Amino acid sequence: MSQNVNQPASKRLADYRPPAFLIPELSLAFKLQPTATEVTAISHVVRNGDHHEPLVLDGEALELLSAKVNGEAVEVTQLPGKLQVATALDDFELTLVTRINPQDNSTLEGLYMSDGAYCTQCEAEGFRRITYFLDRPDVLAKYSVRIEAPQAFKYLLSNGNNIDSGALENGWHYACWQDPFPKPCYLFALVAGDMDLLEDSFHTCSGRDVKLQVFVDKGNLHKAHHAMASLKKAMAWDESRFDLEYDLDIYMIVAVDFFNMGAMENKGLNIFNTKYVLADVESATDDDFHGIESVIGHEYFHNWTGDRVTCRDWFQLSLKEGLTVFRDQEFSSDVGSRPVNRIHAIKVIKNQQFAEDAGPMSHPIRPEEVIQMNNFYTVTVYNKGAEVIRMMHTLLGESGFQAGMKLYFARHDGQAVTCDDFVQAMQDASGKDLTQFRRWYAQAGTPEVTVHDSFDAETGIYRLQLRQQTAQRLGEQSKLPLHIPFSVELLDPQGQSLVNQVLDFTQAEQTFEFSGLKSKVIPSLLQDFSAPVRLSYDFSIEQLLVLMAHARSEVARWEASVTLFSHAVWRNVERLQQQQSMVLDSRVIDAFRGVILSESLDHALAAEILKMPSASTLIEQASQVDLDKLLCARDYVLEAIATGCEDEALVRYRELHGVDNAGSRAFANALLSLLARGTDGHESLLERQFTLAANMTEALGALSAAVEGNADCRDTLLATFEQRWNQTPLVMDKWFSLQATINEAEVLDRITELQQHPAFSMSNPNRVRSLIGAFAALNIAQFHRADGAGYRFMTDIIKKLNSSNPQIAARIVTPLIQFGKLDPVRQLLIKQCLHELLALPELSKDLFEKVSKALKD
Ligand code: B3K
Ligand code: ZN
Repeated sequence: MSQNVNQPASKRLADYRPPAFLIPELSLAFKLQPTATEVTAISHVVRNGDHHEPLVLDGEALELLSAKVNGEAVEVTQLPGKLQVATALDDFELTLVTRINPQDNSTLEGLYMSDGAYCTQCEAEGFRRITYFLDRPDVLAKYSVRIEAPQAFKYLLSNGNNIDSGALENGWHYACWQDPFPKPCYLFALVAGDMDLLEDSFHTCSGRDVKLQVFVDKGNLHKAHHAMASLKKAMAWDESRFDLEYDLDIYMIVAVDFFNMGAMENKGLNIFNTKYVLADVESATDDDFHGIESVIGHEYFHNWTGDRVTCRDWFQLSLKEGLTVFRDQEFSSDVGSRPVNRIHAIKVIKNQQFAEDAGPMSHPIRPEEVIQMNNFYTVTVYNKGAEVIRMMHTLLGESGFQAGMKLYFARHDGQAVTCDDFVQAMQDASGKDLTQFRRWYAQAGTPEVTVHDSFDAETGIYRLQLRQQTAQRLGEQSKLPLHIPFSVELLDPQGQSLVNQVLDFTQAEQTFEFSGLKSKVIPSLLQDFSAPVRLSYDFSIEQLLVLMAHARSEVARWEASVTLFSHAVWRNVERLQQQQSMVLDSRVIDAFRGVILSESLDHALAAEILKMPSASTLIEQASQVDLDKLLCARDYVLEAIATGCEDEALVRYRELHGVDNAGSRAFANALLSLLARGTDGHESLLERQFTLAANMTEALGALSAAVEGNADCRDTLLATFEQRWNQTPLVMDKWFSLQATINEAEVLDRITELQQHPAFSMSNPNRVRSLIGAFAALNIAQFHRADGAGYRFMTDIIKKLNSSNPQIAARIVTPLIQFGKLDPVRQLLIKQCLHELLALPELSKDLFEKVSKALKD
């Protein structure tokens, strides 16, 4: 596709230049009115370096009312998305008055309204929708903010400390805030509204008391306690594990229902999606509680890794996101189950990140070219980014890594820096050469590690031959070998552990020898997923059974179960292709029966094993898939296991049901899902758990099992659930999602009908994600219907969202652009839809970037 003048332009990392001007101070004044908010911005502008370039500011959807330099009107030129200020001065005060319309701002970027309250979202480039500014992360200013609004908006909040507030005429009031820490404009925040407030305090390690405030929609105070407890846990953990103390006297969290993503780490004033704040046992599942703790932690940890040290440019996003995801994963692992948290992280990489790598949006954790930055808040930048940090942690050890962190803050506190600066600090503090390791930042794609092994009985030497290769996509440079920490355990045939080691795998091909062995060993490879690579080794069933029962690492036991299940599925896909009937080795059923009956296995881990690999996990294991046969084989294997273990599952379920801890609940729910797929269907068990549920985990467990197993009671249970919860939006999201995953041809009619439900709204991202997003991402069978109806359905929705909320449109288009593994007929059907999208008259740059890349593939 040739570059057309109307096509949005891309930015390149290689073109980075320091800003032509700096703005060390900014004072903002807001007069809040729904459709006509007036913003006065007074910037202290300083020319950066010896040049005569004009000052060019970013701005979008703004109405300029006046512009002055040092109090005198100044000539300005408005260009698309820019404002040029004609002044030759080197150091001056620029005063701009603009008018904005928060009420009609459906993009949920900049200043907008959520359920009658004002709130902001500025990352990545939303501040330019508030005033004209140098909207880039390497321009750091000290902010003072004055907010004026009618008194009905009881709380007027911004970053830093509240230095003044009071009444005004005509029933208005004001509040003034000052943030002592210089920050990029993406961390600016403002909230104005009447909410309920939960207050507490935290005593820091140096003896300061920090005021903690959680603001929620009226009537929800009782659902804010877990968020508050999580915040205090996170603050204490960052002190003990990273020696990092909070730096302001107040920390505020505001929960809003209209939010494009999970939460935002604005300095001292985090804004959260209600999904990651509100919870009580009646309305939230154990997973929701866990999610809240992790996201509250994540945003809190950004205070140091993101706010105190920020990114020089947006290509460096993983500097703060990869590192902060690593930190939140460590937090969850230290305060909860390390293996279960690791399994969750591995699933994100294998199901979603590998898919991204294999699709048209494949990019390195430090992208080199971007059209719409919002498109790069990806599983690659975040989750693969966290894996890259984790590998450094593995290579340096905890003490070397912490020494690196100390040096990073000593060098860069208060600065906007690069990923290279981070790695350099790690290298300098530990003395470990990370030159080759840096390639992880620049190379896209999933490395494939192929393993062959041999045992020489005469010498007692076992050899592991490793080969690594990363596929080169169209237009990419050839890929160089990466520095891979490859963790290995060797077990004897009885399951005794003989060797445990992390290999430094740095060459394209490398052989490692282990001597002094008596017989051929069983290798547990890439333990705990020590690197984000795809592993290829021809495991036998016998080996997998030993690993499942004896591998030292619990994660490795789970991995062995995934491989065992996957092998069974792929074997049957082959049999279907050869028109043979499907079969299942009884040892596979025995292995899962062993998990069900095990008295020693942690319940949460047993639940993870019994969840069995999803269709997405399986798709990511192959380069091409025959989807119909794959789904058919997966169903067969699942049902064969469910039927083969039915008696044991029933006994175990009865023992566990009602036991009051999250691990046992997860185990019981996994058993119930299995039972719902068995010969009997166990309708009465489903109904009983649903009706007598003591909490949302049990209620939803029963409902999900009924949906997955297509139980007769499904629709009755769904109707009862709706009656009980139709006034609670976050619970209705669960109801929408479950229905979107029903594997029936009528599901599209159902979803269409549900869009008319009073609890649904196309303008609320949570609702869109739960109904529409869940369909495309989770209902593999119906989304990929052979007649293309699933694709057309999504295309029509995306067309609508393109103009109202392009960010969400571009999020939910993801399953539509990852078509490379599908058969030619489906690919063609998808491409027709993508062509329709590309032809939209007002196509957003968000969608343009993804759709045009997909069509080039
Ligand atoms: N930094 C924000 C994400 C902003 C996304 C902008 N499209 C939340 C987080 O990662 O903590
Ligand atoms: Zn983050």
